[in-house]
Amino acid sequence: MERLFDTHEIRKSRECAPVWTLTTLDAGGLTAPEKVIVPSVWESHPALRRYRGRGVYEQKLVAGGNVRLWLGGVSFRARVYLDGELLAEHYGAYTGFEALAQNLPEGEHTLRVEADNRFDADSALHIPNDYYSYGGINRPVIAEEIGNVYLTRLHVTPRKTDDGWRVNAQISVRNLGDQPFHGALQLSLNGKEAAEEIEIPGRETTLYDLSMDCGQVTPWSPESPALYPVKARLLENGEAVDDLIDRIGFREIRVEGKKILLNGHPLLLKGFNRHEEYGSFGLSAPAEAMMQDLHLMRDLGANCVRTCHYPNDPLFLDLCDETGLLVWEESHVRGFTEDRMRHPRFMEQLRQCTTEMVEQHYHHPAIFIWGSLNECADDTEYGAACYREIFGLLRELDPSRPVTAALLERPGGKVYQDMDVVSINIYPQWYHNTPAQDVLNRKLLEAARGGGENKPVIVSEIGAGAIYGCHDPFGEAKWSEERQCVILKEQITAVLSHPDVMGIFLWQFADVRVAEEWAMSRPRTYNNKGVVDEYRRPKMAYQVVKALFGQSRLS
Ligand code: ADA
Repeated sequence: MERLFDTHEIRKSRECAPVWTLTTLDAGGLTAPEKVIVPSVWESHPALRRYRGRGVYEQKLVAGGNVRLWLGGVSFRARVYLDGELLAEHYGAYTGFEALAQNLPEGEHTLRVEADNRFDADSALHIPNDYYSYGGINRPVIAEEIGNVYLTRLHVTPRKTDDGWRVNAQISVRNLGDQPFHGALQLSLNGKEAAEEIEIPGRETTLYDLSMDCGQVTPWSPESPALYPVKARLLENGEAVDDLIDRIGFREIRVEGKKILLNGHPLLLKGFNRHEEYGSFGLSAPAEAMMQDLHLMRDLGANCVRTCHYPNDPLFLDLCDETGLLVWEESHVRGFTEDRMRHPRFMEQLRQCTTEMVEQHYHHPAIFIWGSLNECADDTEYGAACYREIFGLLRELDPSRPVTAALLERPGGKVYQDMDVVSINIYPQWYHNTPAQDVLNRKLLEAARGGGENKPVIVSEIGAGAIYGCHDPFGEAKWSEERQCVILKEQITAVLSHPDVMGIFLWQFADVRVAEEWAMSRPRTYNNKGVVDEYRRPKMAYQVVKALFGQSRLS
C-alpha cells in the first residue's frame, strides 16, 4: 500500500505486482534466484540476514507510451533499468525517486532494479551506525502512464486570514514533447476552484502560482485532525488529461518566545523517537504494524513522534495526519564528527536527502518541524557552517515550518542562535551518574548564553536501556527492566517539571537492530532503550512512562 487515499483519478497509476525475482551478485548472497515480496528488506530472507552487497530485482511490466515509475525507497543505492536501458540512479534509502521511459512499444517489458547496501567510499550518510542500513526495495514501486505533458509537483500552503483560510499553490508542469503546450490548470479544494491558462514551450518544466479562498473549513489539530483532499488538474481543449491529488490540513505553526504554537495554541510535546523498523521486517513494516505503533504511542500518552534519523514512509506520515500524532521529521545523518562531515560527498548527499524530504512530504499537516544533523559537530566552525547551510535550505524549501537539530550533551555548541527551536539530547543516569535536573539546567544555561535565549527548548532524546526479560529485583543492574524504570522516572520528572522545556521525546519507542560494528556496546546487536522491544512486547517501563505522560506538567 503506497498511501491511504487515491493520488490520481485521471492518470493511470498502479502498484507493480508484489512478487519479484531477487538475485544477488556478491559473496554471502543467495545460491539461486528467489521469489520475494516488494516492498521488503532482503534481511527478512533467512539467507540474507547479514548480506551486504548488490541485489537485482526483476519484474515484468505490461505498458506502452510514456511510463513514469515511482520508486518509494530503495536501500540504499539504486539503479533502475527497463529492457536493459538505464533509466535512473539514486542514493539514499529513505526518499522516493522517478524513473521515466518514453515512447515504449505496447507490450511486456522487463523492469530491473539493482539495490546496493555496501558501505563504500561514495556513501557519506549510510555508514555503520546505531541503527541498521538494510538492503532491498523497501517501499512500493508504482507504474504510471503519462502523456507528453504531465504534472510534476503540487505544493499547497494554507494561510489564516482575517475572515477564514486561503491557500497558495505551486504547481509544476513538464512538457516532454518538442511542441509548445496550450491548456489550463485547475485547482480544487473544499468545493472551491481556481484556474489558469498555461503555455509551456517544448522540453520545459514551468512552475505556476495559484491561490484561492477556501471558505469555511475545520482546522487540523491533534485533537481533531480534519483532512481535505486537494486536486490539481491539467486540461487540454477543456478535457482533463492529468491530475495530482493530495491531502492537506488547515493549520499554521509559529514560534513565539519560548512557545511553539499550533493555530495559536501552545504545544506541550510528549512523545518518542521511533526508528522505522519492526522485528524481522526491518525497514519495511506493513501498514498494520505502523498503525499498531501509533496506537501504542497514543496509549502511552504521546502526542508526537520524531522520525530519527531520516525521512519516513509517506504511509506512516499519512497515518499520523489521520490520527493527529505530531511529527518531527528529519533528514538523514546521525552522529558525525567533523571528519565525517568533510567527506567529499557529505553536503551533496545531505542536501539531496533534505530537499527530497521536504518536496515529498510538504503537505503532511502532522509534520510541525523539520530537523537535520542529529548530534554532529556543532562545536566546530566547519560543522556549524554545515548546520547553517542546511537550516537555510530547509527555510528556503519551506518557510512555513520551524527548523531544529538535536544537539549533543557536550558543551561548546555554536548554532543555538541559528535554529528556531533549541533541541538537546541528554542521557543522565545512563551514560554517567549526574542527576537529570543538573544536566538539564547546565545545558539550558549553555544554550541561553550561546544565543538560544528566549527560544523554545525540546529535550529531543533522553532514555536508558533494558533487555526485554532481564530482571534485577534490587533495581540496580544496568540493562535490567527495573533499572530502566528508575532512570526513566527521574529523567521524565526532571524534564516535565522544568518550566522552560516545551517537549520531551524519549529515546526510544522500540528496540532497534544496529550495525554489527556497534555490537560491543549494544547487547544483542540492538539498541535496547525501547519501552517496547522490537516485537512491541512492553517492558516494565511501559507503565512508568504511561503514568508520567498521563499528567500534564510534573512538579
Ligand atoms: C544518541 C543518538 C541516537 C542513539 C542514542 C543512544 O543520542 O542520537 O541515535 O544512538 O544516542 O542510544 O545512545
